[in-house]
Amino acid sequence: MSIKNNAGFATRAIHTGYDETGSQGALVPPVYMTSTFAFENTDSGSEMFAGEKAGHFYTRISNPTLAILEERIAALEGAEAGVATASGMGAITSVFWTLLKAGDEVIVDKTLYGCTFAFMRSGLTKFGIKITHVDMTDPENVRAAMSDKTRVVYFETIANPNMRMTDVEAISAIAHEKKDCVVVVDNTYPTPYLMRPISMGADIVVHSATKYLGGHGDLVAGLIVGTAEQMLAVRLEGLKDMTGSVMSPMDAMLIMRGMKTLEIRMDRHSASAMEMAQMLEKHPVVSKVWYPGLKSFPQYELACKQLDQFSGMIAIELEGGFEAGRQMMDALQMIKRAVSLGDAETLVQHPASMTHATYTPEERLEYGISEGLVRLSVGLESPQDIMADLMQALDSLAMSNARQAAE
Ligand code: 7XF
Repeated sequence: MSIKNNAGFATRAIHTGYDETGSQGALVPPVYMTSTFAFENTDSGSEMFAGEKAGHFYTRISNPTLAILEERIAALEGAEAGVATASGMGAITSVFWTLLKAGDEVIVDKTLYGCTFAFMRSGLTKFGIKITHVDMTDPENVRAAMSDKTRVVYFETIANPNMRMTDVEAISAIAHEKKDCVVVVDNTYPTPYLMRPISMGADIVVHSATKYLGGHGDLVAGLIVGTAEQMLAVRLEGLKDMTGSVMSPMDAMLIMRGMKTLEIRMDRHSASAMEMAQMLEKHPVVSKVWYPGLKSFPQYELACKQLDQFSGMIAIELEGGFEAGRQMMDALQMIKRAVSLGDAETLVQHPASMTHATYTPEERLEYGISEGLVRLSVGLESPQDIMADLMQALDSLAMSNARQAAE
């Protein structure tokens, strides 16, 4: 039975793209661990290479297991087609190498994940592409930066690490005043369960599937969606010839296993993170909490307009800056000190010295990434245990602050 695009989110996440009748009834799609595919005869192979005949012939171009995942993520994002890649960076670079040529210009938000920033600053600029960073919290800044050479407008739907949000509809409308300008967004933080940027005007969505989509911290992978024409170009140019960033069929199986529970996991991540954010906001040693679900969040109205729930990521600042952050992080007992996010385990990390160490201190200052920021990926453990660990670490910091003040 084919799954309609108006079926519920979880139904699409579980069923889209797979019909077991072609696979001896196997409930779970077979993992086609093969690099190549034998041709029926010579002409058939030549026709496939010429694009005149459909079919898989080499896994760097396509693979039946990856094809199911690609159709599934497209259905979840409301896009025509998808492409699977070996990492989130593989997804981003495959898209950019497809769209850009020397002399083109790219407008990006001020805050980006560290390696995305490094790819732009040290990668693309080497090849004659101009990158302009603007504060996209005001869409008019995008209009002011547009030129007749602007080819891509790029931002993260919730920015890593400081949580800033952007009005996808307003920015897409401005970008599309120029006919060949493509809006590419990274939707890793909310996932399609909580936000669907294509329905708001974006053209291409990229993901680090390493995070919530995989959901279990056991793989590194990426996904891309857009129109069928765009995805064919990304597959045959950026992916096949330029990055070669191909996902393993085994990882595709693990991501599809993870995506079956995406809806219930995101419900839990969001509910627990809301509870933690509210608690953190009340704690005396916490000076700032950035969580889109809090009324104090600077873009709370925009967050409510664009997100169905607020996901599992929180950024905080402590009284005493990073030294206090280090003390708090080291006092945690159950919560793990680790980069990455979206796992079952609650993770804490320090962006300025870890995920965003690719920025110079001056760049962090310029692009709004504070040195004292601590990032929390709220996991799926029992909420009372996450809360208890955070509380004991914050309380011990408060006590040590009080001791120091008394000395
Ligand atoms: O290549 P990856 O699968 O690691 O994905 C890159 C990537 C792309 N977009 C966003 C919004 C991301 O957060 C990431 C990876 N971020 C991890 C983090 O922030 O913890 C990487 C650990 S250094």
